[in-house]
Amino acid sequence: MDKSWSDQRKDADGNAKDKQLERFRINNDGKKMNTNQGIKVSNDEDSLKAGVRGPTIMEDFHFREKMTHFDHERIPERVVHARGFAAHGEFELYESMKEFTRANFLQDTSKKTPVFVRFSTVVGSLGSMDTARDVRGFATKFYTEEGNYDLVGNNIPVFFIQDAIKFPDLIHAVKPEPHNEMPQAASAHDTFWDFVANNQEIAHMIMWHMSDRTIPRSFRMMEGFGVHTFRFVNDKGRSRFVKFHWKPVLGVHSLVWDEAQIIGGKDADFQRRDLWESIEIGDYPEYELGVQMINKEDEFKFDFDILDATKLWPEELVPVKKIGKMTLNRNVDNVFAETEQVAFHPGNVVPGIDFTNDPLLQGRLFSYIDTQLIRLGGPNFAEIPINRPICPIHNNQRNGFSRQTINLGKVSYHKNSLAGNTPSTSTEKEGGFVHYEEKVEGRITRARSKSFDDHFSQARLFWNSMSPPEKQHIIDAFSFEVGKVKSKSVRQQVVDMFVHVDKVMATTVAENIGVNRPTGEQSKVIASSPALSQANTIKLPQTLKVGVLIGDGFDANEVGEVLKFLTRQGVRYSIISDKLGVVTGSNGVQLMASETFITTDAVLFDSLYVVGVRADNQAKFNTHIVNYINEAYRHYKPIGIAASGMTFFNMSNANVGPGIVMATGNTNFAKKFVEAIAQQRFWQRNIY
Ligand code: HDE
Repeated sequence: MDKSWSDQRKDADGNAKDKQLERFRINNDGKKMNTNQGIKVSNDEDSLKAGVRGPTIMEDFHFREKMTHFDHERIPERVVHARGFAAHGEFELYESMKEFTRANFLQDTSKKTPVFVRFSTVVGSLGSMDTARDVRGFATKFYTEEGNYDLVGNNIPVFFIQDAIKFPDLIHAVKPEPHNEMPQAASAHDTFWDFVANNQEIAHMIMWHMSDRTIPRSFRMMEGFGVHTFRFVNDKGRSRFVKFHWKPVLGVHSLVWDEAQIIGGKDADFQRRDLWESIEIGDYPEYELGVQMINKEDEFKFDFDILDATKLWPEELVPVKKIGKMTLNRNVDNVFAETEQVAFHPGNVVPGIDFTNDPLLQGRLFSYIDTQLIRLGGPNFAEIPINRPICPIHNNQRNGFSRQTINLGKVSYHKNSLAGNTPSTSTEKEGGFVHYEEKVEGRITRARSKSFDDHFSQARLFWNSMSPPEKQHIIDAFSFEVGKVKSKSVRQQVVDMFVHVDKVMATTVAENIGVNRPTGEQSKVIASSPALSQANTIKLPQTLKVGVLIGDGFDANEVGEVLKFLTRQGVRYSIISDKLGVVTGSNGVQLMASETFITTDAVLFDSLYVVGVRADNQAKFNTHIVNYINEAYRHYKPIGIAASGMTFFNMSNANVGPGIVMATGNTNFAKKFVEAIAQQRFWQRNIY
């Protein structure tokens, strides 16, 4: 492979954004070193000195430049969503949305729109663990021919607060406490739960926050939501309210909390690694874009206010129409240049997509640009390659820190005659953005609409929609999180609040966290929304990861057949043994161990295939395998057991039952094993 990385990229038939980025890629392979001023460097290891043991000399321009640049390499991390990981991809439309919106990228099914997606946790710092219990950001930048459209969403369809003015309070409460900067990337502490109990609009979101949604198995297996109510406007000026959804093709799946915490130590990069590796091997993550639409005339037909971001529109009431698919098919070249410097903004819309009076959305429209100004060092951040639109940019904006373009001519004002009044504005027909002419009326007031007052009905709807294991996880999560709160008064306030969602839930939590049983009444809502439960999600074996626990002397026929079948079904596996390298089976067949029992762990796999057999230190080998089985078993994972694996299974705490698939006497073993893998978890197991 003689071609440089950059040359290979040039050959790739990149989309419009990729071609644009190519102009900025620099490849150092095989090149001579220069200073930033272009001077060739003769020595990069010794600073310039007066005598080999003498003082360093000020005139060493190479040292000064290298050190100064290093000293300034950091930029402020995002105030929220600091830790993230991103990828490039494309969006394709299933059917024209012309009837509903004039957005150009939603008209033509033959058009592919380049996208860049950044996933994130909210609370933790840049270096925190990926598997913290937290909301995940799901921000998508569509590089459309009409300019950038950003759908800056989360993996949960509702939000903590109703009005943007409370956002700094929410974030101050959930971030590490200011006096001792603890805990990192966690909401399980006093100030957060004090905020919860004293800001009851948060109730619905907390139910989601305590559910399995905040410990996703993978960025590839979570939904995305625009959260706010936006507006579609068609070419006749007709408007509809719209909510956006991303639906992962692989379904919505989660980790187990105990497992998530262990993964945090074993592999803090678990979710970014999962995304990166999946894209590298061609398991491209896919998400369908769905829209829920409500006609303008129906704005007040619901028993919740559609402008309230703590409410969802139940899919059973307002169906989700799937309108296209996004595929993430290219990893970034450079995390700082792309993932760190990308600047999303919910205010980046294209003609045909517009805002509503949701007071949370309105506040966001201010915050994002404001934060980019400090984070990216001034007003020219839209010129950073990852942020550049793919359409031409002409306006009278000039100057500012690190301006890249050289704007020609002396005219930088509108209107003018010296440049023929250009750049000129566009009419709506020519694609000019004309804000939707919503009629507004009212007195200036600092108040909240009464229609935003019901905080518990949808919280209860969510609870009613959960399967029994999901309900148990919510109770466990409350017991963990609020159990970490030192203030007994806050613990009491929390159960007194959540009794309005469910009495049994709040009472069980109260007992677990040492406070009085709550006495309030639970919400009367009896409805449920099956779409909210992960029990009803898509279950596929594709891309799930199996750890094959194996030593010398394995049965090559049996194991070979199973591994081939796994591959055919799109299941990924790693060979794990007591040492790296060759593992030899019957007939001299060899497998290559890419991991050892100590370089990886059962928590890093969706399933285990226990083959076992021989090793130099048999006792140690046996203990490792038994530990792996015990761990996977108590995390409810499927385990496949080869004939030779029975010895290890018998030494473990695992019992015969759901999700334990044995090869002995089972002619359909591989098929049954793959079916079990697709299920991911067997909650029926009684592990305590
Ligand atoms: Fe954000 N949010 N947010 N947020 N948000 C930021 O912008 C803010 C909200 C979301 O990967 C910041 O560039 C306010 C809802 C994502 O780069 C900041 C309010 C939703 C990301 C900011 C909200 C989000 C951010 C920090 C309440 C889901 C990461 C750095 C009114 C619909 C984007 C930055 C990325 C980032 C403000 C609420 C999603 C400070 C004031 C609701 C995915 O501007």
